[in-house]
Amino acid sequence: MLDKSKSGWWKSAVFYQIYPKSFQDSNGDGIGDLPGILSRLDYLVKLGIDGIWLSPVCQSPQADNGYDISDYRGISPMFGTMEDMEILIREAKKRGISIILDLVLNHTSEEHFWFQEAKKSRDNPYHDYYVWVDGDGVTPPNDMRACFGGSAWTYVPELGQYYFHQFAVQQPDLNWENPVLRRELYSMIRFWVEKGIEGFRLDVIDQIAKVPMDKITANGPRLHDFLQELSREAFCEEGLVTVGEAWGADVERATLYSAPDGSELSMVFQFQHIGLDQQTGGEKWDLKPLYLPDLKHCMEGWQQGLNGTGWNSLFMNNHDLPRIVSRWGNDGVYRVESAKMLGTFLHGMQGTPYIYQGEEIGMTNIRLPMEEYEDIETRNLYAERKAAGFPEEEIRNSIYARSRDNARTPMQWNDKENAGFTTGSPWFRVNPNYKEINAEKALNDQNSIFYYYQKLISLRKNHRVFRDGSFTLVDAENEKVFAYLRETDEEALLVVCNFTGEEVPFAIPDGFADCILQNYPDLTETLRPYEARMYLR
Ligand code: TEU
Ligand code: CA
Repeated sequence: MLDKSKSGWWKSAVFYQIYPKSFQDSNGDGIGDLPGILSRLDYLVKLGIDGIWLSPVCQSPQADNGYDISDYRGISPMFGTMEDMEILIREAKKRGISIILDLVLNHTSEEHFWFQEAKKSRDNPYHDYYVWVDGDGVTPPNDMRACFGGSAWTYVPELGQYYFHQFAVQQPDLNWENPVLRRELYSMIRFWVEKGIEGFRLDVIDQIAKVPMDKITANGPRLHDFLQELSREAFCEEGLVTVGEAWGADVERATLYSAPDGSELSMVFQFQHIGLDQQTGGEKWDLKPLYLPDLKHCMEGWQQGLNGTGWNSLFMNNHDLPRIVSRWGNDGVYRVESAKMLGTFLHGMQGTPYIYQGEEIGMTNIRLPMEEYEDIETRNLYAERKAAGFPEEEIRNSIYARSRDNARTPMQWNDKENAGFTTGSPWFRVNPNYKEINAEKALNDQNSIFYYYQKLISLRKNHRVFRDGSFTLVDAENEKVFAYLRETDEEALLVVCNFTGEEVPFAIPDGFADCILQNYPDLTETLRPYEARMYLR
Protein backbone atom coordinates (compact mmCIF):
# COMPACT_ATOMS: atom_id res chain seq x y z
CA MET A 1 0.00 0.00 0.00
CA LEU A 2 1.16 3.54 -0.79
CA ASP A 3 2.11 5.90 2.06
CA LYS A 4 -0.60 8.50 1.50
CA SER A 5 0.60 10.91 4.15
CA LYS A 6 3.37 11.96 1.75
CA SER A 7 2.66 14.64 -0.82
CA GLY A 8 2.91 13.23 -4.31
CA TRP A 9 1.81 9.68 -3.37
CA TRP A 10 -0.67 9.98 -6.21
CA LYS A 11 2.23 10.02 -8.73
CA SER A 12 2.57 6.28 -8.10
CA ALA A 13 -1.18 5.64 -7.90
CA VAL A 14 -3.85 4.41 -10.32
CA PHE A 15 -7.41 5.68 -9.82
CA TYR A 16 -10.79 4.23 -10.81
CA GLN A 17 -13.84 6.35 -11.63
CA ILE A 18 -17.24 5.13 -10.50
CA TYR A 19 -20.48 6.58 -11.89
CA PRO A 20 -22.57 5.50 -8.87
CA LYS A 21 -25.92 5.49 -10.65
CA SER A 22 -24.66 2.76 -13.02
CA PHE A 23 -22.20 0.79 -10.92
CA GLN A 24 -24.06 -1.62 -8.59
CA ASP A 25 -27.58 -1.51 -7.17
CA SER A 26 -27.99 -3.09 -3.73
CA ASN A 27 -31.71 -2.58 -2.95
CA GLY A 28 -33.45 -3.51 -6.16
CA ASP A 29 -34.65 -0.03 -7.12
CA GLY A 30 -32.67 -0.20 -10.38
CA ILE A 31 -30.27 2.58 -9.38
CA GLY A 32 -26.67 2.06 -8.32
CA ASP A 33 -25.89 3.07 -4.74
CA LEU A 34 -23.22 3.33 -2.01
CA PRO A 35 -23.84 -0.12 -0.45
CA GLY A 36 -23.53 -1.50 -3.97
CA ILE A 37 -20.09 0.08 -4.32
CA LEU A 38 -19.13 -1.32 -0.89
CA SER A 39 -20.02 -4.82 -2.11
CA ARG A 40 -17.60 -4.44 -5.03
CA LEU A 41 -14.54 -3.07 -3.17
CA ASP A 42 -12.72 -6.41 -3.26
CA TYR A 43 -13.11 -6.54 -7.05
CA LEU A 44 -11.29 -3.20 -7.16
CA VAL A 45 -8.63 -4.41 -4.70
CA LYS A 46 -8.01 -7.32 -7.08
CA LEU A 47 -7.57 -4.89 -9.99
CA GLY A 48 -4.95 -3.09 -7.89
CA ILE A 49 -6.21 0.50 -7.82
CA ASP A 50 -5.40 3.04 -5.07
CA GLY A 51 -8.32 5.43 -5.17
CA ILE A 52 -11.90 5.79 -6.34
CA TRP A 53 -13.22 9.01 -7.92
CA LEU A 54 -16.93 8.99 -7.14
CA SER A 55 -19.15 11.02 -9.46
CA PRO A 56 -21.55 13.13 -7.32
CA VAL A 57 -23.69 11.38 -4.69
CA CYS A 58 -24.89 14.54 -2.91
CA GLN A 59 -28.51 15.68 -2.82
CA SER A 60 -29.63 16.55 -6.36
CA PRO A 61 -32.84 16.68 -8.44
CA GLN A 62 -30.82 14.82 -11.11
CA ALA A 63 -31.38 17.31 -13.95
CA ASP A 64 -27.77 16.55 -14.92
CA ASN A 65 -27.37 13.21 -13.13
CA GLY A 66 -26.09 14.70 -9.92
CA TYR A 67 -23.93 17.51 -11.33
CA ASP A 68 -26.73 19.81 -10.16
CA ILE A 69 -26.24 19.74 -6.40
CA SER A 70 -28.94 20.97 -4.02
CA ASP A 71 -27.15 20.09 -0.76
CA TYR A 72 -23.35 19.68 -0.70
CA ARG A 73 -23.40 18.13 2.79
CA GLY A 74 -26.20 15.63 2.29
CA ILE A 75 -26.19 12.26 0.52
CA SER A 76 -28.97 11.76 -2.01
CA PRO A 77 -31.36 9.08 -0.66
CA MET A 78 -31.20 7.38 -4.07
CA PHE A 79 -27.56 6.53 -3.27
CA GLY A 80 -28.02 5.84 0.45
CA THR A 81 -27.28 7.63 3.72
CA MET A 82 -24.39 9.56 5.25
CA GLU A 83 -23.74 6.45 7.33
CA ASP A 84 -23.40 4.43 4.09
CA MET A 85 -20.86 7.01 2.92
CA GLU A 86 -18.92 6.86 6.20
CA ILE A 87 -18.85 3.06 6.01
CA LEU A 88 -17.62 3.17 2.40
CA ILE A 89 -14.85 5.64 3.30
CA ARG A 90 -13.78 3.46 6.22
CA GLU A 91 -13.92 0.12 4.41
CA ALA A 92 -12.13 1.52 1.37
CA LYS A 93 -9.40 2.99 3.55
CA LYS A 94 -8.89 -0.42 5.24
CA ARG A 95 -8.18 -1.78 1.75
CA GLY A 96 -5.74 0.98 0.89
CA ILE A 97 -8.27 2.74 -1.34
CA SER A 98 -8.87 6.51 -1.01
CA ILE A 99 -12.24 8.01 -1.77
CA ILE A 100 -12.04 11.06 -4.05
CA LEU A 101 -15.21 13.14 -4.12
CA ASP A 102 -16.51 15.00 -7.18
CA LEU A 103 -16.92 18.67 -6.21
CA VAL A 104 -19.17 20.82 -8.41
CA LEU A 105 -18.09 24.33 -7.40
CA ASN A 106 -18.96 26.22 -10.58
CA HIS A 107 -22.73 25.99 -10.13
CA THR A 108 -25.45 24.53 -7.96
CA SER A 109 -28.88 23.10 -8.66
CA GLU A 110 -31.67 25.67 -8.91
CA GLU A 111 -33.17 23.78 -5.95
CA HIS A 112 -30.22 24.62 -3.70
CA PHE A 113 -31.31 26.68 -0.66
CA TRP A 114 -28.90 29.43 -1.72
CA PHE A 115 -30.60 29.88 -5.12
CA GLN A 116 -34.07 29.61 -3.70
CA GLU A 117 -33.12 32.51 -1.38
CA ALA A 118 -31.22 34.42 -4.08
CA LYS A 119 -34.30 34.51 -6.28
CA LYS A 120 -36.44 36.12 -3.58
CA SER A 121 -35.00 39.62 -3.86
CA ARG A 122 -32.03 41.64 -5.03
CA ASP A 123 -31.02 42.41 -1.45
CA ASN A 124 -31.37 38.87 -0.13
CA PRO A 125 -28.01 37.91 1.51
CA TYR A 126 -27.69 34.99 -0.92
CA HIS A 127 -28.52 37.00 -4.05
CA ASP A 128 -24.88 37.64 -4.91
CA TYR A 129 -23.94 34.00 -4.57
CA TYR A 130 -25.01 33.90 -8.24
CA VAL A 131 -24.44 35.97 -11.40
CA TRP A 132 -27.29 38.39 -12.21
CA VAL A 133 -27.72 41.05 -14.93
CA ASP A 134 -30.64 43.48 -15.22
CA GLY A 135 -32.82 42.98 -18.27
CA ASP A 136 -36.19 43.27 -19.89
CA GLY A 137 -36.97 39.58 -20.34
CA VAL A 138 -36.95 39.97 -24.10
CA THR A 139 -33.27 40.45 -24.97
CA PRO A 140 -30.69 38.52 -22.93
CA PRO A 141 -27.57 40.48 -21.83
CA ASN A 142 -25.60 38.90 -24.68
CA ASP A 143 -25.69 35.97 -27.10
CA MET A 144 -23.73 33.50 -24.94
CA ARG A 145 -24.85 29.91 -25.37
CA ALA A 146 -25.09 27.27 -22.67
CA CYS A 147 -23.11 24.02 -23.09
CA PHE A 148 -26.31 22.04 -23.17
CA GLY A 149 -27.94 24.27 -25.78
CA GLY A 150 -29.96 27.47 -25.69
CA SER A 151 -29.10 30.82 -24.16
CA ALA A 152 -26.79 30.96 -21.12
CA TRP A 153 -29.23 33.51 -19.60
CA THR A 154 -32.59 32.81 -17.96
CA TYR A 155 -34.95 35.58 -16.91
CA VAL A 156 -36.55 35.90 -13.45
CA PRO A 157 -39.42 38.36 -13.96
CA GLU A 158 -39.93 39.01 -10.22
CA LEU A 159 -36.40 40.42 -10.11
CA GLY A 160 -36.23 41.96 -13.58
CA GLN A 161 -32.94 40.15 -13.94
CA TYR A 162 -31.32 37.29 -15.85
CA TYR A 163 -29.14 34.72 -14.15
CA PHE A 164 -26.16 33.14 -15.88
CA HIS A 165 -25.77 29.36 -16.40
CA GLN A 166 -23.01 27.79 -18.49
CA PHE A 167 -24.84 24.48 -18.38
CA ALA A 168 -28.52 23.66 -17.90
CA VAL A 169 -31.14 26.22 -16.91
CA GLN A 170 -31.36 24.16 -13.71
CA GLN A 171 -27.65 24.81 -12.97
CA PRO A 172 -27.18 28.49 -12.05
CA ASP A 173 -23.52 29.57 -12.02
CA LEU A 174 -21.97 30.55 -8.70
CA ASN A 175 -20.39 33.98 -8.38
CA TRP A 176 -16.79 33.36 -7.34
CA GLU A 177 -16.17 37.11 -7.11
CA ASN A 178 -18.13 36.90 -3.84
CA PRO A 179 -15.71 36.07 -0.94
CA VAL A 180 -18.61 35.04 1.31
CA LEU A 181 -19.61 32.37 -1.23
CA ARG A 182 -16.04 31.20 -1.58
CA ARG A 183 -15.73 30.78 2.19
CA GLU A 184 -18.96 28.72 2.24
CA LEU A 185 -17.45 26.39 -0.35
CA TYR A 186 -14.16 26.04 1.54
CA SER A 187 -16.02 25.22 4.74
CA MET A 188 -18.01 22.54 2.89
CA ILE A 189 -14.78 20.99 1.56
CA ARG A 190 -13.33 20.87 5.11
CA PHE A 191 -16.53 19.06 6.20
CA TRP A 192 -15.71 16.28 3.73
CA VAL A 193 -12.01 16.18 4.64
CA GLU A 194 -13.01 15.67 8.26
CA LYS A 195 -15.19 12.75 7.06
CA GLY A 196 -12.06 11.05 5.71
CA ILE A 197 -12.26 12.04 2.04
CA GLU A 198 -8.68 11.98 0.72
CA GLY A 199 -9.10 13.80 -2.58
CA PHE A 200 -11.35 15.82 -4.85
CA ARG A 201 -12.18 15.97 -8.55
CA LEU A 202 -13.15 19.53 -9.38
CA ASP A 203 -15.88 19.87 -11.98
CA VAL A 204 -15.19 22.45 -14.75
CA ILE A 205 -12.82 24.20 -12.37
CA ASP A 206 -11.30 26.34 -15.13
CA GLN A 207 -14.70 27.96 -15.67
CA ILE A 208 -15.24 29.36 -12.15
CA ALA A 209 -13.61 32.74 -12.92
CA LYS A 210 -16.15 33.51 -15.62
CA VAL A 211 -16.76 37.09 -16.79
CA PRO A 212 -20.02 36.66 -18.73
CA MET A 213 -20.36 40.28 -19.88
CA ASP A 214 -16.94 39.90 -21.53
CA LYS A 215 -18.05 36.48 -22.83
CA ILE A 216 -15.30 34.78 -20.80
CA THR A 217 -15.99 31.33 -19.37
CA ALA A 218 -12.77 29.24 -19.25
CA ASN A 219 -9.45 30.69 -18.04
CA GLY A 220 -10.92 33.87 -16.56
CA PRO A 221 -8.61 36.64 -15.27
CA ARG A 222 -8.84 35.67 -11.58
CA LEU A 223 -8.79 31.89 -12.07
CA HIS A 224 -5.37 31.25 -10.56
CA ASP A 225 -6.01 33.65 -7.67
CA PHE A 226 -9.12 31.65 -6.82
CA LEU A 227 -7.36 28.29 -7.20
CA GLN A 228 -4.47 29.38 -4.98
CA GLU A 229 -6.91 30.60 -2.34
CA LEU A 230 -8.92 27.37 -2.65
CA SER A 231 -5.74 25.36 -2.20
CA ARG A 232 -4.60 27.39 0.83
CA GLU A 233 -7.99 27.47 2.55
CA ALA A 234 -9.37 24.03 1.76
CA PHE A 235 -6.68 21.61 0.57
CA CYS A 236 -4.39 22.06 3.55
CA GLU A 237 -3.28 18.45 4.10
CA GLU A 238 -0.10 17.37 2.26
CA GLY A 239 -1.61 14.07 1.23
CA LEU A 240 -4.82 15.38 -0.37
CA VAL A 241 -5.00 14.65 -4.11
CA THR A 242 -6.90 17.14 -6.27
CA VAL A 243 -7.65 16.86 -9.97
CA GLY A 244 -9.35 19.67 -11.84
CA GLU A 245 -11.46 19.20 -14.96
CA ALA A 246 -10.09 21.79 -17.40
CA TRP A 247 -11.41 21.59 -20.95
CA GLY A 248 -9.59 24.80 -21.74
CA ALA A 249 -6.19 23.71 -20.44
CA ASP A 250 -3.00 23.80 -22.49
CA VAL A 251 0.46 22.74 -21.28
CA GLU A 252 1.44 26.23 -20.15
CA ARG A 253 -1.66 26.65 -17.99
CA ALA A 254 -1.26 23.11 -16.69
CA THR A 255 2.17 23.98 -15.28
CA LEU A 256 0.32 26.45 -13.05
CA TYR A 257 -2.52 24.06 -12.18
CA SER A 258 -0.10 21.24 -11.26
CA ALA A 259 2.84 23.30 -10.01
CA PRO A 260 5.12 21.06 -7.89
CA ASP A 261 4.90 23.56 -4.99
CA GLY A 262 1.26 22.48 -4.48
CA SER A 263 0.04 26.07 -4.81
CA GLU A 264 -2.98 25.00 -6.88
CA LEU A 265 -3.92 21.37 -7.64
CA SER A 266 -2.20 18.00 -8.02
CA MET A 267 -3.13 17.72 -11.70
CA VAL A 268 -5.86 18.43 -14.24
CA PHE A 269 -7.89 16.50 -16.78
CA GLN A 270 -7.03 18.21 -20.06
CA PHE A 271 -8.89 17.23 -23.25
CA GLN A 272 -6.65 18.16 -26.19
CA HIS A 273 -6.23 14.48 -27.16
CA ILE A 274 -9.98 13.94 -26.86
CA GLY A 275 -10.70 16.70 -29.39
CA LEU A 276 -8.48 15.28 -32.15
CA ASP A 277 -11.27 13.34 -33.88
CA GLN A 278 -13.56 16.36 -34.03
CA GLN A 279 -13.81 18.61 -37.10
CA THR A 280 -11.77 21.81 -36.67
CA GLY A 281 -14.09 24.62 -35.60
CA GLY A 282 -16.91 22.15 -35.00
CA GLU A 283 -18.47 20.67 -31.91
CA LYS A 284 -17.81 17.21 -30.49
CA TRP A 285 -20.71 15.94 -32.62
CA ASP A 286 -18.89 16.87 -35.86
CA LEU A 287 -16.84 13.76 -36.46
CA LYS A 288 -13.59 13.11 -38.27
CA PRO A 289 -11.22 10.13 -38.11
CA LEU A 290 -8.29 10.24 -35.72
CA TYR A 291 -4.97 10.92 -37.52
CA LEU A 292 -2.42 9.08 -35.39
CA PRO A 293 0.49 11.55 -35.78
CA ASP A 294 -1.84 14.22 -34.33
CA LEU A 295 -2.28 12.06 -31.23
CA LYS A 296 1.46 11.39 -31.02
CA HIS A 297 2.43 15.04 -31.12
CA CYS A 298 -0.33 15.98 -28.67
CA MET A 299 0.78 13.39 -26.11
CA GLU A 300 4.45 14.25 -26.71
CA GLY A 301 3.69 17.89 -25.92
CA TRP A 302 2.01 16.99 -22.65
CA GLN A 303 4.57 14.35 -21.62
CA GLN A 304 7.59 16.56 -22.29
CA GLY A 305 5.84 19.80 -21.26
CA LEU A 306 4.99 18.62 -17.74
CA ASN A 307 8.00 16.40 -17.05
CA GLY A 308 9.56 17.97 -13.96
CA THR A 309 7.33 21.09 -14.16
CA GLY A 310 3.89 19.66 -13.36
CA TRP A 311 1.95 16.41 -13.53
CA ASN A 312 -0.32 14.70 -16.08
CA SER A 313 -3.51 12.80 -15.56
CA LEU A 314 -3.88 9.94 -18.04
CA PHE A 315 -7.35 8.97 -19.25
CA MET A 316 -9.35 8.06 -22.36
CA ASN A 317 -12.70 7.37 -20.73
CA ASN A 318 -15.02 9.03 -18.26
CA HIS A 319 -18.76 9.50 -17.68
CA ASP A 320 -18.89 12.22 -20.35
CA LEU A 321 -17.02 10.35 -23.10
CA PRO A 322 -17.88 7.50 -25.46
CA ARG A 323 -16.12 4.21 -24.74
CA ILE A 324 -12.57 4.39 -26.12
CA VAL A 325 -12.59 0.82 -27.46
CA SER A 326 -15.49 1.86 -29.74
CA ARG A 327 -13.93 5.25 -30.49
CA TRP A 328 -10.25 4.53 -31.24
CA GLY A 329 -10.19 0.72 -31.04
CA ASN A 330 -12.36 -1.95 -32.59
CA ASP A 331 -15.37 -3.10 -30.58
CA GLY A 332 -16.00 -6.00 -32.93
CA VAL A 333 -13.61 -8.78 -33.87
CA TYR A 334 -10.56 -7.06 -32.27
CA ARG A 335 -12.27 -5.77 -29.14
CA VAL A 336 -9.98 -7.55 -26.68
CA GLU A 337 -6.74 -6.82 -28.55
CA SER A 338 -7.60 -3.17 -29.13
CA ALA A 339 -8.79 -2.57 -25.55
CA LYS A 340 -5.47 -3.98 -24.31
CA MET A 341 -3.55 -1.92 -26.88
CA LEU A 342 -5.24 1.31 -25.77
CA GLY A 343 -4.50 0.48 -22.13
CA THR A 344 -0.85 -0.10 -23.04
CA PHE A 345 -0.67 3.18 -24.97
CA LEU A 346 -1.90 5.13 -21.96
CA HIS A 347 -0.43 3.35 -18.95
CA GLY A 348 3.14 3.46 -20.26
CA MET A 349 3.15 7.25 -19.98
CA GLN A 350 4.11 9.58 -17.14
CA GLY A 351 1.14 10.69 -15.06
CA THR A 352 -1.68 9.30 -12.92
CA PRO A 353 -3.95 6.92 -14.85
CA TYR A 354 -7.73 6.92 -14.37
CA ILE A 355 -9.68 3.80 -15.31
CA TYR A 356 -13.39 4.38 -15.91
CA GLN A 357 -15.82 1.68 -14.72
CA GLY A 358 -16.08 -1.07 -17.33
CA GLU A 359 -12.96 0.02 -19.23
CA GLU A 360 -11.08 -2.84 -17.52
CA ILE A 361 -13.43 -5.36 -19.14
CA GLY A 362 -13.73 -3.62 -22.52
CA MET A 363 -17.29 -2.35 -22.27
CA THR A 364 -18.48 -0.70 -25.49
CA ASN A 365 -20.76 2.04 -26.80
CA ILE A 366 -24.45 1.37 -27.24
CA ARG A 367 -26.95 2.36 -29.97
CA LEU A 368 -30.39 3.26 -28.62
CA PRO A 369 -33.69 4.46 -30.08
CA MET A 370 -33.57 8.27 -29.77
CA GLU A 371 -36.32 8.34 -27.14
CA GLU A 372 -34.24 6.16 -24.79
CA TYR A 373 -31.37 8.61 -24.44
CA GLU A 374 -31.29 9.96 -20.88
CA ASP A 375 -28.52 12.55 -21.04
CA ILE A 376 -29.70 16.17 -21.09
CA GLU A 377 -26.85 17.14 -23.43
CA THR A 378 -27.80 14.44 -25.93
CA ARG A 379 -31.51 15.17 -25.82
CA ASN A 380 -30.95 18.90 -26.31
CA LEU A 381 -28.53 18.24 -29.18
CA TYR A 382 -31.05 16.05 -30.97
CA ALA A 383 -33.79 18.68 -30.66
CA GLU A 384 -31.45 21.53 -31.64
CA ARG A 385 -30.04 19.83 -34.75
CA LYS A 386 -33.43 18.46 -35.77
CA ALA A 387 -34.84 22.01 -35.60
CA ALA A 388 -31.83 23.26 -37.58
CA GLY A 389 -32.64 20.81 -40.37
CA PHE A 390 -29.72 18.39 -39.97
CA PRO A 391 -30.42 15.03 -41.68
CA GLU A 392 -31.82 12.52 -39.15
CA GLU A 393 -29.15 9.93 -40.00
CA GLU A 394 -26.32 12.43 -39.43
CA ILE A 395 -27.71 13.41 -36.03
CA ARG A 396 -28.08 9.76 -35.03
CA ASN A 397 -24.55 8.92 -36.10
CA SER A 398 -23.19 11.82 -34.05
CA ILE A 399 -25.16 10.65 -31.02
CA TYR A 400 -24.12 7.01 -31.44
CA ALA A 401 -20.48 8.14 -31.61
CA ARG A 402 -20.40 10.86 -28.94
CA SER A 403 -23.33 10.69 -26.52
CA ARG A 404 -22.33 10.66 -22.87
CA ASP A 405 -24.89 7.88 -22.45
CA ASN A 406 -22.40 5.50 -24.10
CA ALA A 407 -20.51 5.57 -20.78
CA ARG A 408 -23.57 5.40 -18.52
CA THR A 409 -25.02 1.98 -19.28
CA PRO A 410 -24.95 -0.20 -16.16
CA MET A 411 -21.74 -2.00 -15.22
CA GLN A 412 -21.77 -5.54 -16.59
CA TRP A 413 -21.00 -7.90 -13.68
CA ASN A 414 -22.16 -11.28 -15.03
CA ASP A 415 -24.35 -12.93 -17.67
CA LYS A 416 -27.45 -13.10 -15.44
CA GLU A 417 -30.46 -10.81 -15.83
CA ASN A 418 -29.49 -7.11 -16.06
CA ALA A 419 -25.84 -8.23 -16.02
CA GLY A 420 -26.04 -8.57 -12.23
CA PHE A 421 -26.36 -4.77 -11.91
CA THR A 422 -29.80 -4.89 -10.32
CA THR A 423 -32.53 -7.33 -9.33
CA GLY A 424 -35.03 -4.60 -10.22
CA SER A 425 -35.69 -2.72 -13.42
CA PRO A 426 -32.50 -0.78 -14.36
CA TRP A 427 -32.80 3.03 -14.62
CA PHE A 428 -31.03 2.81 -17.97
CA ARG A 429 -30.79 0.04 -20.56
CA VAL A 430 -28.08 -2.58 -19.97
CA ASN A 431 -25.92 -3.06 -23.06
CA PRO A 432 -27.23 -6.30 -24.67
CA ASN A 433 -23.63 -7.51 -25.12
CA TYR A 434 -23.38 -8.18 -21.37
CA LYS A 435 -23.63 -11.94 -21.89
CA GLU A 436 -20.29 -11.79 -23.70
CA ILE A 437 -18.76 -8.83 -21.86
CA ASN A 438 -18.92 -9.03 -18.06
CA ALA A 439 -16.62 -9.00 -15.03
CA GLU A 440 -17.33 -12.59 -13.96
CA LYS A 441 -16.30 -13.92 -17.39
CA ALA A 442 -13.20 -11.72 -17.29
CA LEU A 443 -12.18 -13.00 -13.84
CA ASN A 444 -12.41 -16.57 -15.15
CA ASP A 445 -10.21 -15.86 -18.17
CA GLN A 446 -6.47 -15.36 -17.60
CA ASN A 447 -6.25 -13.64 -21.01
CA SER A 448 -8.97 -11.12 -20.22
CA ILE A 449 -8.59 -7.35 -20.43
CA PHE A 450 -9.07 -7.30 -16.65
CA TYR A 451 -5.90 -9.31 -15.98
CA TYR A 452 -4.05 -7.31 -18.60
CA TYR A 453 -4.98 -4.08 -16.77
CA GLN A 454 -3.98 -5.76 -13.50
CA LYS A 455 -0.53 -6.43 -15.01
CA LEU A 456 -0.25 -2.85 -16.33
CA ILE A 457 -1.01 -1.50 -12.84
CA SER A 458 1.46 -3.90 -11.24
CA LEU A 459 4.22 -3.02 -13.73
CA ARG A 460 3.75 0.68 -13.00
CA LYS A 461 4.26 0.01 -9.32
CA ASN A 462 7.35 -2.13 -9.78
CA HIS A 463 9.34 -0.07 -12.25
CA ARG A 464 10.29 3.53 -11.46
CA VAL A 465 10.70 4.31 -15.17
CA PHE A 466 6.87 4.49 -15.52
CA ARG A 467 6.71 7.34 -13.01
CA ASP A 468 9.98 9.16 -13.58
CA GLY A 469 11.16 8.31 -17.11
CA SER A 470 11.57 10.80 -19.94
CA PHE A 471 9.38 10.53 -23.05
CA THR A 472 10.60 10.23 -26.64
CA LEU A 473 8.58 9.27 -29.68
CA VAL A 474 9.96 6.42 -31.78
CA ASP A 475 9.29 6.51 -35.55
CA ALA A 476 7.22 9.68 -34.95
CA GLU A 477 5.70 10.00 -38.41
CA ASN A 478 4.51 6.39 -38.62
CA GLU A 479 0.78 6.73 -39.28
CA LYS A 480 -0.15 3.32 -37.91
CA VAL A 481 2.12 2.58 -34.97
CA PHE A 482 2.42 4.69 -31.81
CA ALA A 483 5.79 3.82 -30.27
CA TYR A 484 7.62 5.68 -27.54
CA LEU A 485 10.55 5.36 -25.19
CA ARG A 486 10.62 6.10 -21.45
CA GLU A 487 14.08 6.35 -19.89
CA THR A 488 15.74 6.86 -16.51
CA ASP A 489 19.43 6.36 -15.74
CA GLU A 490 18.68 2.75 -14.74
CA GLU A 491 15.91 1.52 -17.03
CA ALA A 492 14.40 2.01 -20.48
CA LEU A 493 10.83 1.12 -21.38
CA LEU A 494 9.75 0.74 -25.01
CA VAL A 495 6.00 0.86 -25.71
CA VAL A 496 4.76 -0.22 -29.15
CA CYS A 497 1.10 0.04 -30.23
CA ASN A 498 -0.43 -0.77 -33.61
CA PHE A 499 -3.50 1.49 -33.77
CA THR A 500 -4.87 -0.24 -36.89
CA GLY A 501 -6.65 -3.43 -37.84
CA GLU A 502 -3.87 -4.23 -40.31
CA GLU A 503 -0.68 -6.27 -39.98
CA VAL A 504 2.17 -3.76 -40.17
CA PRO A 505 5.96 -4.01 -40.23
CA PHE A 506 7.81 -2.47 -37.29
CA ALA A 507 11.49 -2.75 -36.42
CA ILE A 508 12.02 -3.13 -32.66
CA PRO A 509 15.06 -0.98 -31.79
CA ASP A 510 18.23 -2.83 -30.75
CA GLY A 511 18.70 -3.80 -27.13
CA PHE A 512 15.04 -4.45 -26.42
CA ALA A 513 14.84 -8.20 -26.10
CA ASP A 514 12.86 -8.47 -22.87
CA CYS A 515 9.17 -8.21 -23.73
CA ILE A 516 7.40 -7.75 -20.38
CA LEU A 517 3.84 -7.37 -21.70
CA GLN A 518 2.05 -8.31 -24.91
CA ASN A 519 -1.55 -8.75 -26.10
CA TYR A 520 -0.82 -11.64 -28.47
CA PRO A 521 0.36 -15.10 -27.31
CA ASP A 522 3.67 -14.92 -29.20
CA LEU A 523 6.08 -12.49 -30.87
CA THR A 524 6.35 -12.18 -34.64
CA GLU A 525 8.36 -10.03 -37.05
CA THR A 526 5.38 -7.82 -37.82
CA LEU A 527 2.73 -6.20 -35.60
CA ARG A 528 -0.67 -7.88 -35.95
CA PRO A 529 -3.96 -5.93 -35.78
CA TYR A 530 -3.98 -3.77 -32.62
CA GLU A 531 -0.85 -5.54 -31.35
CA ALA A 532 0.74 -3.92 -28.29
CA ARG A 533 4.01 -4.69 -26.55
CA MET A 534 6.12 -3.36 -23.71
CA TYR A 535 9.85 -4.03 -23.61
CA LEU A 536 12.22 -3.28 -20.74
CA ARG A 537 15.98 -2.79 -20.94
O1 TEU B 1 -18.48 18.39 -17.73
C1 TEU B 1 -18.11 19.61 -18.30
C2 TEU B 1 -18.28 19.61 -19.75
O2 TEU B 1 -18.01 20.61 -20.37
C3 TEU B 1 -18.71 18.39 -20.46
O3 TEU B 1 -19.98 18.02 -19.96
C4 TEU B 1 -18.84 18.68 -21.92
O4 TEU B 1 -19.72 19.77 -22.04
C5 TEU B 1 -19.42 17.50 -22.64
O5 TEU B 1 -19.96 16.66 -21.78
C6 TEU B 1 -18.35 16.82 -23.42
O6 TEU B 1 -18.14 17.57 -24.55
C7 TEU B 1 -18.68 18.45 -16.33
C8 TEU B 1 -19.18 17.09 -15.87
O7 TEU B 1 -18.17 16.11 -16.11
C9 TEU B 1 -20.44 16.80 -16.65
O8 TEU B 1 -20.92 15.49 -16.38
C10 TEU B 1 -21.48 17.83 -16.26
O9 TEU B 1 -22.63 17.65 -17.06
C11 TEU B 1 -20.94 19.26 -16.48
O10 TEU B 1 -19.62 19.45 -16.02
C12 TEU B 1 -21.79 20.25 -15.70
O11 TEU B 1 -21.58 20.02 -14.32
CA1 CA C 1 -30.28 1.26 -5.42
